[in-house]
Amino acid sequence: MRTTQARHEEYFSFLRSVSLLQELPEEKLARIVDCLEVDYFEKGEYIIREGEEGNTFFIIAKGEVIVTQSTEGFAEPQEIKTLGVGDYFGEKALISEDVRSANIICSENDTQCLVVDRDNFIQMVGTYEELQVYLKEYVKELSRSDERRNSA
Ligand code: WNU
Repeated sequence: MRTTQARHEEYFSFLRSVSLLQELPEEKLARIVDCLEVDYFEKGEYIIREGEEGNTFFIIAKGEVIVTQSTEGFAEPQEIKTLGVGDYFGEKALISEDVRSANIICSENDTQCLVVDRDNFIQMVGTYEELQVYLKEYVKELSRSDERRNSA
C-alpha cells in the first residue's frame, strides 16, 4: 500500500511541474497537497456544466478533457479546446464570482483531477500577488475570447 507520505510527495512534485504553481513557496504548495481531493472521471462524463454554480478548481493529473460552450447560431455547444495533464480549469467562476462559463467533459477513461475547493483556492491565490494578477488577466482574456466567439 502506498503511504500517505509517498502520496504527498508524488502530488507535491507533480504540482511543482504545473506552470501556474511553479513559483509558489514550498509551504504553500505543501498546504495545497494537504487539502487536495482526487476525483476520477470516465469518458463522456461532465466535470463542469455551463451555467451551474461552482466552488472548485481542478488540475488534471491524468487523462484529457474537452471544453465546450454554447454559441450563438449553433444548437449544440461548440468545442473550444482540449486540456491534458498539467492543465487546469474552473478558476473563472471562482475569480469572477460567476456561474460556470463553459462545459468541461471528460474525453478519456480514468481521467484524474486534483480538486481544490474555493476557500483553499482563494488562500492559494490570495496570498500570492503575482498569481492573482496572472489569473485575473487570464480570466479577462477568456471573457474577451468568449465575446469574439459569440458565446451565448
Ligand atoms: C474559454 N472561455 C471560458 C477554457 C483553463 C484555464 C485557464 C483556459 Cl487559466 P469556469 C469552465 C471553465 C472556465 C475555464 C475553462 O472552462 N475555459 C474557458 C475557456 O475560452 N472558459 N469562458 N477556455 S480552458 C482554460 C484558461 O477554466 O472556468 O469556472 O468553468 O467558468
